[in-house]
Formats: sequence, structure tokens, C-alpha cells
Amino acid sequence: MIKNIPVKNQEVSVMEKILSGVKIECLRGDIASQEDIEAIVNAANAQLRIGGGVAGAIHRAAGPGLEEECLPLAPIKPGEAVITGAHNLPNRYVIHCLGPVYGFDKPEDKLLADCYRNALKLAEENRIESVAFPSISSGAFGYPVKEAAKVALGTITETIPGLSHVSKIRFVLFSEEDLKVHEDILSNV
Ligand code: AR6
Repeated sequence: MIKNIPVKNQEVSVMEKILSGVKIECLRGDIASQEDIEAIVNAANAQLRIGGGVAGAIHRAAGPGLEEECLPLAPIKPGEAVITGAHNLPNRYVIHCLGPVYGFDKPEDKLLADCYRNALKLAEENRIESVAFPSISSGAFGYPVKEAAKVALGTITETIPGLSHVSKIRFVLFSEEDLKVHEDILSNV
């Protein structure tokens, strides 16, 4: 189902599907501007420092306190996730995941699936109700977006029957093409 929701006072078109009582949404936007979401997920680097892409957008919006909180938690390995506060972001938490570098960290599909599983595990442990993910690894880390989306949505579909706190999972895609890829896969789940 496609409907319009307000994000930052603008109407945004969002595809949604309910699976095992959990609402899964796909929309085009900026992960650092998801005001109605409790935890956003960072496509982090191993050192949990400000970087480019998602990590740059999140750290810039959060302010330097986020990097200070992150430093004692670093380094993390591909597939791992850690949780911090959200500082100046409009959310309560940031869950930082290190995705695999495509063609280098192997097996990349398992490591990418681990990111989604571990992020949702942390969300459950912290009684978080809504989580927004970017497309982890599909930028600087080179994972083809369609393959990454299959792993992401497949892992989430497998994981949601065991969730008791998370009731909304949002994919925030940066480009219209990436949004279409996710919508196509979600409509076939
Ligand atoms: N909101 C939503 N999606 C975004 C945003 C944004 N603000 N910015 C980029 N994307 P990437 P990775 C999309 O490179 O591949 C960093 O430098 C982007 O188009 O952020 O896991 C870190 O420091 C792509 O589809 O993450 C790491 O070193 C997706 O988000 C490294 O890059 C992921 O792109 C992590 O690489």
C-alpha cells in the first residue's frame, strides 16, 4: 500500500506492508531527518567516527557528543552493532552497524544479515518501538543495492516473528532508484 505521511512538515510518499504485526515502510529521504522514529541505524565505519554518506549525515546532525560517546565502543567488526544516544538528532538512539565491504569481508551476505539481526536485537533489548535503516553497505562499501535489499528485507522478514517491542521498521533510501528496488522486493515478500 502506498500512502502519504508528514515528515519534517512535508508530505512524503511511503510504501507500507504489515508482516506479523510489524509495519515495514520504504520511503525516500535522509536518515538524519526521521523525527517520528525512536532509533536510527548508522552505516558506520569500524572506528565509529564521522565519515561520508550516512555516517557523515548522522554525526553532523548529532554533533560532537556522538563521536565522544562512540569512541570507547570502537572498533567494531563487520556484522556487529552497538547502541548510543542520539545527541542533537530528533531520535532517542543511534544503532551503529558495520556492514561488510563487498568483495572483501566474507561471506558478505551473512555479515550484512548479521547487521540487521544485531540491530534489531539491540532495539528489542532497549524496548525500542520504531527503527529506521539506511541501505547498509550499498554506498562506499560497494554492495550492489538490489542484492543488499534482498538480504535486508529477507533478514527482517525472518526476524520479525520474534519481535515483541519493535512495531515499525522503516527503510530510508537516498535515491528514487534505490527506493524502487526496495519497494519491488518488499511487494514480493
Ligand atoms: N540518508 C539515507 N541514505 C543515505 C544518506 C542519508 N543521509 N547518505 C547516503 N545514503 P554509505 P556504506 C545512502 O556509503 O556503504 C562512510 O564513509 C547511500 O546512497 O553511507 O555502509 C562510513 O564512514 C547508500 O545507498 O554506507 C564508512 O566508512 C547507503 O546510504 C562507509 O561509508 C549506504 O551508503 C560505510 O559504507
